[in-house]
Amino acid sequence: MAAGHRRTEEEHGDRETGDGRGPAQAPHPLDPLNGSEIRRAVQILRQAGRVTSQARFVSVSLNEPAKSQVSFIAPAQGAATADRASPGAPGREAFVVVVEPGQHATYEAVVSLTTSSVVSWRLVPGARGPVTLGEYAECERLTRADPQVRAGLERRGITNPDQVLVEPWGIGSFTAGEEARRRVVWTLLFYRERPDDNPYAKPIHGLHAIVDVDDMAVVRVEDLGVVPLPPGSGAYAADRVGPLRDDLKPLEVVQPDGPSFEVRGWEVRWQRWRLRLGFNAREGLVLHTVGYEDQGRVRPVIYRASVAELFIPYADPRPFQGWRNAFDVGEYGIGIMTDSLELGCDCLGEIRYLDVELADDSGEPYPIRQAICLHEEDFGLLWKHVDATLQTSETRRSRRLVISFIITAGNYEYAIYWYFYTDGSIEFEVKLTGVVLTSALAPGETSDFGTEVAPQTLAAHHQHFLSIRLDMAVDGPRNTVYEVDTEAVPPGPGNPLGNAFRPVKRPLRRELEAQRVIDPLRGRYWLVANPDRTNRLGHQAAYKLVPGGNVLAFSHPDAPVTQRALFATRHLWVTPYQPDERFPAGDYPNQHPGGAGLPEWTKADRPIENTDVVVWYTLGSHHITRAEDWPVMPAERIGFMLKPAGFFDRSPALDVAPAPHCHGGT
Ligand SMILES: [Cu+2]
Repeated sequence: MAAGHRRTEEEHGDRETGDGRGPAQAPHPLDPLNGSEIRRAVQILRQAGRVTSQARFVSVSLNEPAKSQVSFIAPAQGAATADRASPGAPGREAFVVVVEPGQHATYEAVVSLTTSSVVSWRLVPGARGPVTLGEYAECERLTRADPQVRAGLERRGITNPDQVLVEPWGIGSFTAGEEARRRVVWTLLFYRERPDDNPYAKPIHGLHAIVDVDDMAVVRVEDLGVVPLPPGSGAYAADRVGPLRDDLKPLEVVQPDGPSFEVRGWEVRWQRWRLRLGFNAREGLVLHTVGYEDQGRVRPVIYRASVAELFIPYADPRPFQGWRNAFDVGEYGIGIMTDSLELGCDCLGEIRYLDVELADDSGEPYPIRQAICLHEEDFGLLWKHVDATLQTSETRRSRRLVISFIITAGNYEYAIYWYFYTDGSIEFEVKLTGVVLTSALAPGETSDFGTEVAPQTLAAHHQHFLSIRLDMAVDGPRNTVYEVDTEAVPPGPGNPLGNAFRPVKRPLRRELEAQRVIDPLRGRYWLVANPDRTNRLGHQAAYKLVPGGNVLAFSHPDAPVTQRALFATRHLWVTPYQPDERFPAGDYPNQHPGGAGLPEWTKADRPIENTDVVVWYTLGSHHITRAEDWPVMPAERIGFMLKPAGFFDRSPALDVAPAPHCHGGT
């Protein structure tokens, strides 16, 4: 099967340059920076004398233009693409985050590529920049080479430190005294007995290094005592797991006429959907200007959508194990963690890939080839009705456009999907897979805070919280968010049989009353409506956010980890759009004690009615680990839907044609 998939990709997979524009073609204002733009931005900063030779570049990404400079009304099918090098087009700017390790300082710069100048340069007071890719690698090398770490490894019978995997983790607010003033990480260690073993099968218990990543020095090493390495190998590769099953017959996805979508540069058109893609080091894939073409005009739905944080708290309270939590967007960057899909067989059928370019520590651009995957999927039944009297049947199949990227965050994979449907719906889904994080148990030791997934191997219970930032623009820039619950009507004169129930809709008028949680037993959903637009029936044009499975954090409200991730204490937040309000746990969560981002901004309790609103949805995956999650976890899925509700006059999916082999009637 694997070989078959690969063949499909080679034959049909046609890689876009990601840049997709000829030399003469100016970029669209929302196109991510390409390699030469990244290089130039860094050059301009260097020439202006702003950075030292030790500077480490955290990110060099597009400084997105003001909304007023972006035309959201994309042209209809066949018309020329707007915004390309038009005279009033905004200049290209780079947003650069730099760590100066010698100064223990983090700087932000805006660099104009149009005028080759530094537009702004500022020290971010108190910020500890995220851990860069180079620092991550250097921290691993340094820890392996440290004499105290080596002595600790030897006490555990490990004499080949090269086969030790070192994972630097954000230390949060678990620092005191002098350490609290430094930019530090702490490490988890794992061991591959054979070079092709799964390292998470042999967690090296109780041995941790605290590393100053500015000075690149091991600050201290803690050894809590030896717990034997668990006996297993955790192998999962095909050549390690014994005979593979051979009873699945080929299932091919064939699209003889190619895909139904079109990719031009970073613009995507599929069915009536029109959108643009972006990408940056911190958030990975970004959707821009998502609109739906309806009777010849493109109606806006979302101005911008991205995963703005990904937070994982763990349940195990033991020393150091209680430190385990991660802010993958803010402490590292999920764009940086994005996999090249060249390595795998992750999508089926007619695939288009987009390459992206990011900056390394020295500011040099490097590509992630095939970082974004676009393909279509048959999605079963869209709608059907049998007229029993006429003995006729009308059936339509559902098709969806899938835009995805996959990150590897140490042990874990997150495959992130945006689905666009032919009935005007949008779905967000994340598939969680990879290897669960482990620690060792002494023989006979048990724990309430995880599941023993292999002998002496504990996979701690944990949660994953994604904050999805949805800068909504339903049928225009000004929207109101309503909470809709369903209530049972008390029996009485208006409800003599007691069967009555009805939706109750109330506007969320200010930020503090818009901090909400799901309530499945009330059928709760949230409507993002344009109060100035109605359909033919008089309904406000709206999209509704329909939660799927969800959960809240179980850490104590006062716990340091909760304080750093207050966004995860609510499922819904609504804020008035502010260009600099981008990240729910603040701009620099690394070593931040908490309170930044959503909890800080919303203290002002700003009005949010009939204004340009940003909806923040917290999506929680609750992971009570299972034996079956080991040694590699079958994907767990979680997500939510955005569905039109009063946006159209009737089902927008009536004109979907029946599948060719499918004859309506009889
Ligand atoms: Cu999990």
